[in-house]
Amino acid sequence: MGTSGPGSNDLKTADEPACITSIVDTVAKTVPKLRTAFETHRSYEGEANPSGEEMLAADVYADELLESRLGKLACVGTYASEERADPVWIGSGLSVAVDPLDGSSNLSSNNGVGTIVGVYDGGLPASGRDLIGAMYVLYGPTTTAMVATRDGVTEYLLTQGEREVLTPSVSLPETGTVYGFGGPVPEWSGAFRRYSMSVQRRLKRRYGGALVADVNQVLSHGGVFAYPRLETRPSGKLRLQFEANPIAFIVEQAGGLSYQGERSVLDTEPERLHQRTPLFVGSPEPLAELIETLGGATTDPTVTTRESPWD
Ligand code: AFP
Repeated sequence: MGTSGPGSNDLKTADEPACITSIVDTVAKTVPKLRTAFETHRSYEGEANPSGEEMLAADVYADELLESRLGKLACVGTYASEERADPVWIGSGLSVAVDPLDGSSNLSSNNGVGTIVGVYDGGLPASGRDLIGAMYVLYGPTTTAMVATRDGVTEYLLTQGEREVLTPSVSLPETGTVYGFGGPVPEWSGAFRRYSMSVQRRLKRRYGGALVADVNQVLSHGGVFAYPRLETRPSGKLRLQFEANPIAFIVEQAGGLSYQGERSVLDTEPERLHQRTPLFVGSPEPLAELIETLGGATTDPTVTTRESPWD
């Protein structure tokens, strides 16, 4: 770091924890307005985001609100989000990569949605190893935040913009009790289908279609979440910078493992801001079995690599 221009970070290492605290506080203070928008901004915008998905007014509102608030923090140098094509360069400082409203299609069925924030010490796209912090907010019956730094993971209850510690040191059990797997089963690889059959014999299925809500089940009860690559999505569905890296960082800091088919998600080479990746995260035991079962799965003959309509 230290160069001027996009991606520069003149923050002293000692200032980084303070920056994460101010990012977490800013997001917490923004939550009441975001919650209100779930009621007032429910229509579709008629435009697609850079990943080709239709945006709700609430997606756009959440993005603009978070950009304006996080962008005012002196320690934030770059703001990027799933909803805009390019990062906004503010000055020198850390880079924040945000999924403003994760699982927004769940608003119509009144199911869980979230907000994800990754804090990278580097220009975007960055490696997951450049993350110095990550958080998500889960808008469920109560609003909670899971915050990870290189020192561990803390869960907070958010009430009227304030946060109160719920779980001081979140730690994944060795095995756990739940699993949630995304994507149509016929499009999974043979190896992943075999793994799924094995997991179903001992864990309970929990899948709601919002990454934050599904991963929060795994962090609460232990187990495994997966969104594998599909026949029509050979790169997977989830976005590396905005979803997979921050979630993998939180899970690994809680004592779990992450995997993308070849290595830890955090070791994925970043190529594009909106690049997608398969994502597997969870407790050590089910992840170890997954890694063993999927070993060499990149050459699995049941998965074609035809052009994806989404990439
Ligand atoms: P939306 O924001 O379009 O609802 O997508 C949510 C998401 O990116 C992620 O939060 C979920 O884990 C995943 O997609 C759900 O995908 P499926 O709809 O294919 O289950």
